[in-house]
Amino acid sequence: MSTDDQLRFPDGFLWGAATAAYQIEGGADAEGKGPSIWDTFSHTPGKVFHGDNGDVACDSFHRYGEDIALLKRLGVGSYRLSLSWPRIQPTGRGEVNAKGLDYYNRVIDGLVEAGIEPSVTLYHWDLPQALQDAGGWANRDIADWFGEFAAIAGEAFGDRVSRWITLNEPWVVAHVGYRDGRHAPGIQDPALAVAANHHLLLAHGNAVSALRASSAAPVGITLNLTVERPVTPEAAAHAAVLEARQNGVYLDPIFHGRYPELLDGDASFSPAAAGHVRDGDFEIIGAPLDFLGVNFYAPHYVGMLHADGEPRRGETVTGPDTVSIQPDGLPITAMNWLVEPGSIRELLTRIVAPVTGALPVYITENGSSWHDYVTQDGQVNDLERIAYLRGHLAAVHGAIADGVPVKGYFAWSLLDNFEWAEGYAKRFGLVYVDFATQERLLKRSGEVYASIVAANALPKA
Ligand code: PNW
Repeated sequence: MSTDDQLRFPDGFLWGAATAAYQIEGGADAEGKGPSIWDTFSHTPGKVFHGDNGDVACDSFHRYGEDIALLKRLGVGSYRLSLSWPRIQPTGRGEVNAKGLDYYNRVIDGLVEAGIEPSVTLYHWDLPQALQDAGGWANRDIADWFGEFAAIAGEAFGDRVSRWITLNEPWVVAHVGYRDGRHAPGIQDPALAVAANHHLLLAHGNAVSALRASSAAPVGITLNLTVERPVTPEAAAHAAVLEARQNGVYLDPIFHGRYPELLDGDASFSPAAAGHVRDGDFEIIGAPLDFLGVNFYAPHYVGMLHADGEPRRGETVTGPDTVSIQPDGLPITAMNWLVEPGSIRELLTRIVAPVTGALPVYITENGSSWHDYVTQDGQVNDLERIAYLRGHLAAVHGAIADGVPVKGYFAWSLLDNFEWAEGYAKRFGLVYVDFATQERLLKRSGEVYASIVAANALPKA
């Protein structure tokens, strides 16, 4: 697979770039779209940095043609985009907005015409506000509502979509949306978070069945899995609990038909302990998949609080006797996330492969945010992003060499975009967006990615 001067990826390895509807589309109330929880949340003072919102974002609702041209410039084989549920069903139930379907038909047809496979996520966080008003993911009925939406999407686009992803990062939906409240709907209630965890999985299972009925395309789910590295032997048990709370509560039900034993009795983290599991649920949740999507950005280091109760430099207290740690010497992105490429290989070999076995795995997001700027001669020389990209691709290559069936890699993101609670302050794109003019400019990392894609290989130097 390798020659001396480059790391070659397997033939047919799928290269892609990813975005999400609310982060790029704008057109917040265009052509019959209903409001989503992110419209509500971003317009609530104090929720998003700088008071930013996704009303216009990258204006991809109008400029999707430019986005497709950029994808062609990158030479990618696939584009991962998401559907705005309230653009298609303004109140989340019943009535379908034909103009919303038209928009995605234009995008999907444009991609197919350009020879780029559409990889479509059904849900990337922009829940119809009307469904939130009915309890959102904390209401078990949402499993049926989501199944209905999946059926509509499958009927409408199933002939041209190359792969389906039911949910993006259900952990973030439940934990960040309902437990710590930093994301829409901004709720802080562990009981609702643990309910959301279970209902997200039921909704996923219903969506798998609905998509199977209308589309031959492969179906998977995208999880953001965590790598928790204990810095002392005493911290190992704590790291295992953290991994169970984020990874196990999704991987175990989907692939093993149960919630993690490690969380038995913990009603604030285990949906089983909280009494949400009914007969037949695990049959729905465990519907066979064609692949697992994995999003990964950074590992976490965990340790025990010193006996004096005082956090040391780089330590943040996370519990009565635990800390999270930013080790000295590792680079840190604009998001304050660590850069440690070996962690994605550890994730794939230690956490993913033992659960998924021969099932294909796609990295559906990986990337980094930096303080990009345009130079006087009109370039973005984002050397840190290039180093991050190269390091992580080399580590993914290593995981493939270890035998993990990684079939593709989607860079997050095609474009600088609305970075949720961080607004437009955090840029993840391979393409720089001037939000005042909507001008798009390929960064140096975009040029590097294009050459990696063209070679299906990573030059070593
Ligand atoms: C993922 N956290 O988000 C999402 O799938 C993308 O939409 C997002 O732009 C990207 O990663 C970069 O952030 C996350 O707070 C956002 O733990 C926040 C968290 C995790 C993932």
